[in-house]
Amino acid sequence: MAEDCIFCKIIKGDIPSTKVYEDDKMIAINDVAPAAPVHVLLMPKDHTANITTADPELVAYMLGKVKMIAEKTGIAEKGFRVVINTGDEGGQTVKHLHIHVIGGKALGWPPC
Ligand code: D5M
Repeated sequence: MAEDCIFCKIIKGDIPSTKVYEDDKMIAINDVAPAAPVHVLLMPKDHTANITTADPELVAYMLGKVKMIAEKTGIAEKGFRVVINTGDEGGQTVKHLHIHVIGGKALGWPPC
């Protein structure tokens, strides 16, 4: 747990969230400011800043849950986007690793 980390506070239950999935390693919650009809964030329970600091096996484990989340939220069939913003220039605002799963409408590209 990192003291000033908003996602650690969500994981601890100090800040409310809408959980889509939970297990011993991670949770998945609805994004508070959704970029599309479906916008889920997957995050590890143990604090780590981003994909450069995380155990690659943990990242692989979380990516392995994306299909299940997409199916559960009804976006698997039509398609969706998986994003891991990393660091300041990567647009990461919350410095606790998280995977965005975004869908439910046709998404534009590039995203910026
Ligand atoms: O994405 C950080 C994401 O975290 C951004 O889409 C908003 C979301 N966010 C911030 N606070 C909350 C709470 N309290 N609940 C749910 N979602 C939240 P990044 O890739 O770091 O820019």
